[in-house]
Amino acid sequence: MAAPTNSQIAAALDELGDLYELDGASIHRIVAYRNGARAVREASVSVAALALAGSATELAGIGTTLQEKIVALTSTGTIPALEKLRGKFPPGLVELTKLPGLGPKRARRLYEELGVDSPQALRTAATEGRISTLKGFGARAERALLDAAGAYERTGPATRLLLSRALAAGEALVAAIMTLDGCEQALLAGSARRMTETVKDLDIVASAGDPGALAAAVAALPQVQESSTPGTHAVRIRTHSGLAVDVRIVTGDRFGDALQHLTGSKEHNVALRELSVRRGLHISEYGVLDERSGVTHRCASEAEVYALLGMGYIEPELREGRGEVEAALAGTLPELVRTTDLKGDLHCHTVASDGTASMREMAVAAAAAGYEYLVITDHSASMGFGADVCADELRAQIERARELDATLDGFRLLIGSEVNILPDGGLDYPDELLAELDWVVASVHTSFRMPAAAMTARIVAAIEHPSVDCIGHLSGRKILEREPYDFDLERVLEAAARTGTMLEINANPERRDLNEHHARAAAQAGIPLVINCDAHRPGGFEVARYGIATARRAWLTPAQIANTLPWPELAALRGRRGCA
Ligand code: DGT
Ligand code: CA
Ligand code: CA
Ligand code: ZN
Repeated sequence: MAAPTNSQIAAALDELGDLYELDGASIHRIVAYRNGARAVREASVSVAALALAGSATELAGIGTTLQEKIVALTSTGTIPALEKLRGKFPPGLVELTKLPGLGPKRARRLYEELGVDSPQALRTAATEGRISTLKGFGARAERALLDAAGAYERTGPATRLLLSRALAAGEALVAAIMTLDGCEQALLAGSARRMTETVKDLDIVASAGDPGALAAAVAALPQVQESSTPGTHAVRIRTHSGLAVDVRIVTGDRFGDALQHLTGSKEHNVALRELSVRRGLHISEYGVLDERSGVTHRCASEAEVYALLGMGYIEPELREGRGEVEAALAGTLPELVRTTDLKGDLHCHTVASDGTASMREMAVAAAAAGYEYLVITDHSASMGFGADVCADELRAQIERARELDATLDGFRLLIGSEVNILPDGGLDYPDELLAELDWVVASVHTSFRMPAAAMTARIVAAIEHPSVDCIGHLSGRKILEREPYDFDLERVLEAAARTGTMLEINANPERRDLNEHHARAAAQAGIPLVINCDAHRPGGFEVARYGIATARRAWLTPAQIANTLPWPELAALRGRRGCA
């Protein structure tokens, strides 16, 4: 049996947390499972393998109990406690706990006192007026639950949205709010500001002299399909695109407090709060209260909030409770890489494979995006995808690229390939041809379902090939769509570090691969990373911001990203030159 992936283990631990909560277990136990799930999801090595070796307990958040459960899942495919709890409750009850307004305690009462065991049953009971007969529920709660159950049946469980989809709508909405009468400033907050891979909803913070009036104006925007009754400081809206948006509006003197709080993350805010308590300060969305003097300091900017707590400004992408508060206090936060630091892109496609434009059009677009160089890397031939580049075509493409480059003033067009890594670890072109290229990205595009050991050997073989400069989208995942394939990250990093092979952060917002955890581990191993757009059309260079976001969330500096260098310096870093 294949070992469970980290995300499968994390899902099982999360489900255990949910079921224990429904079962009325102690909060410590519930939190332990949730923290464990998070630690597993973020681990950069196979937690199943660690657990089998008895060393998963070295991960913060995994104790011996959780390790035993992971071993059971790995060796038998399931966890006895999970099976037992699943048998104890109807499956619809877990769904019920996820409805807004219904935690596990209240869901369980509905089940025990009214036999309500699913969102459908809840809707029936609410329509018949049975919910309001329960102590502590009332007519208002019944109406809200009726709406929530209806929404659940229409759109399914609360789903997360890819950041790029949410940002497109969110940035337009912020711009629209900025044009409203009385609006002084408006910014995205929450996970979108931290540039997480997916978001549950959007959060916007605005300031105005009369917040209530601005809330009413926001609710009346043409983008808004439905909204809560605007309050004096907030309104929750749903856009026509189906996006839920929390809009908070404060007076300008408190903008920094509100923005800091609503940017989160929750974990970051908890870390800040713990630190402030030790200093006799209480931080909340309303300001920083000095417990001794009883004075609440209001902050117009976030920088003031952090300064009051004795530290420098922390970039939103770092605010995840991963040691950034301690680093800010010690003054050791990294100087994060920016989009404008990128000098070139090393992975793109033209009509020769699955792109839409010519080499010249892609070069012009890259120059317009601010790059100094671009490597054309069309797909290699082997797998019968259709319009890919056979060896003779690649030879002709090399000639054409050289001619084209000579005509481009102040821009360097280079020629390479995105070569398939075949299941046996071989590459798609003869070695002499690969050696002629300026740059070779090697990627896995087929046979994803190999056992981890074979997949690891396959990737390591490509890394060890003297002409391979970089591995493309290492894990193969598609966010919200396809799990990464199974492989041993540690062995891959070891091989890359040993051979000087670079690893790509593919900036496509559906990929973001390396993910932020793997990117951080790779950089710590001393491996140069590159951020590539993998553009398939001239507009494709717009996604650089997502690769940069992943790099920033991985704490990376420009010095750790090789394509912040001019081409000649990057060329000198290529591993095969060192090996030759
Ligand atoms: P999301 O929406 O799941 O993608 O992630 P966020 O981080 O946007 O979460 P959201 O929308 O629930 O809340 C926005 C921010 O509000 C969050 O990042 C921090 C703050 N916040 C929300 N709930 C809590 C809480 O219970 N405690 C603390 N300290 N902060 C919270
Ligand atoms: Ca949010
Ligand atoms: Ca929210
Ligand atoms: Zn590609």
